[in-house]
Amino acid sequence: MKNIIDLRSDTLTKPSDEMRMAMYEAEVGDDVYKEDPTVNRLEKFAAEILGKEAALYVPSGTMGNQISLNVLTKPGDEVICEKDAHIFQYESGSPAALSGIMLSLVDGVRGVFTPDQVEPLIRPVSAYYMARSRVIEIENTHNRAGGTINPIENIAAVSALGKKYNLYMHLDGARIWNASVATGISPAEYAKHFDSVSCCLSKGLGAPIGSLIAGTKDFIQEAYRVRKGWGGGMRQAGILAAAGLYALKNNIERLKEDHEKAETLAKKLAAIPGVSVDMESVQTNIVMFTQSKLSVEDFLSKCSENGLKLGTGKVGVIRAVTHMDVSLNEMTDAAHLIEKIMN
Ligand code: TLP
Repeated sequence: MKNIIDLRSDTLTKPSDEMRMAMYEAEVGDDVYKEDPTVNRLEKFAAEILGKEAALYVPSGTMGNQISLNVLTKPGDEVICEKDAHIFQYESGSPAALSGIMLSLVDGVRGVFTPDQVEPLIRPVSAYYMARSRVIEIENTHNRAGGTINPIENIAAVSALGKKYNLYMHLDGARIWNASVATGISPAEYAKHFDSVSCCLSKGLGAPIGSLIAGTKDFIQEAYRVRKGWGGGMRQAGILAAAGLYALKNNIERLKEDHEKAETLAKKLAAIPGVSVDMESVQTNIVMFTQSKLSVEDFLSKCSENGLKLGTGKVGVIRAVTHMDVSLNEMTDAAHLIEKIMN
C-alpha cells in the first residue's frame, strides 16, 4: 500500500502501543458519580500543571471552550476575541446557539491583538442599551493564524486591561503545550493570566479523545453542571483519561520535533516557485501557504491523489500540520511532491 503523508491535522494521530497499554490497564469507575480514579487523577494532574485550583475532563476542545464561555457569561453578554478565533470560525456558532452571547472581533496581526485594540471595544457599564462586555478570549497558539504564539508580555497586558474593566479572561489553549515548548514558558505561567483555560489532549499530544478545562473550584463546580446538562458526563471515562495522563506525562517535550518538521517543510516550500509562505507565522507545528498554480480544491485533490493530504486555513490558504505520526524525512517527500505539482 502506498504510504500516505497526512498533514490535515495533528488531531489525526493514533494512540501508540504504550498509550493503548495505559488505557488497557486503567482503573475505572463511574465518573458521573466522580468515582473514576483515573479521571480524578487526570483532573488533579492537569490542575497542577496549569496552576489552577481544579480541572474538568471534557470530550472535546469545542466543549471546553463553550462550557467556559457559558459559565462566565449571561445571555446578551459579549466576548471579545480575535477575528480568526476558533470559537468564532469553527465552533458551529455555539456562542450564540448555546449561550446566547455575541462575539466582538478584533483584527489581530498573526492572531495577536494588543490592549490598545481591545480597549475601544469595551462597552461602558452605564450603557444598559448595549451588550455587556464580559470576557476577553485569547487563542494560544492561534490555529487559523498558523500556530502563532501570543507573546507573554502581551497576554499580561491584555489581562491587566481586562482586570481594570472587570472582564473575565478565557484562554483557548488547545495547543498551549506547543506554545510552552517553543518558548520555554510553562503552561501555568501562561494560565495565570486567565480565569479559565481549555486545553486539548487529542492534538499534538496524541491522545485519541479529550480536553480539559481549568480554573477556580467554583468555576469548575459550575462547569461540571453545564457539562452534564450538555450531555458531556461520561461514565467509565478512565479508559480515555488514561490516554490523556499518558499524553501529559510523555508527549509534551517531543512537540519540539513537530516544530522542527514544520520549519523544515516551510523552508522547502518557500523555495518552490509559485509557493508563498509567511515564514514569520511558522512558529510551532502549523504551516500555512498559498500557491499560484491551481484552485485550492484542485491543488488539494492533486496532492491527495499522490499520497499527500493537506487541509485549508483562511480563504485560499492551504494548511499543513505536523505531528507525531509523520517523520522529518516525509517533509522532504511532501515538498518534492508539491514541487512536481507546481512544475
Ligand atoms: N481545531 C481543529 C479544527 O477544528 C480546525 C484542527 O484540526 O486544528 N481550539 C483550537 C485552537 C483548535 O484548533 C481546535 C480544533 C479546537 C479548539 C476544538 O477542539 P475539538 O476539535 O476537540 O473540538
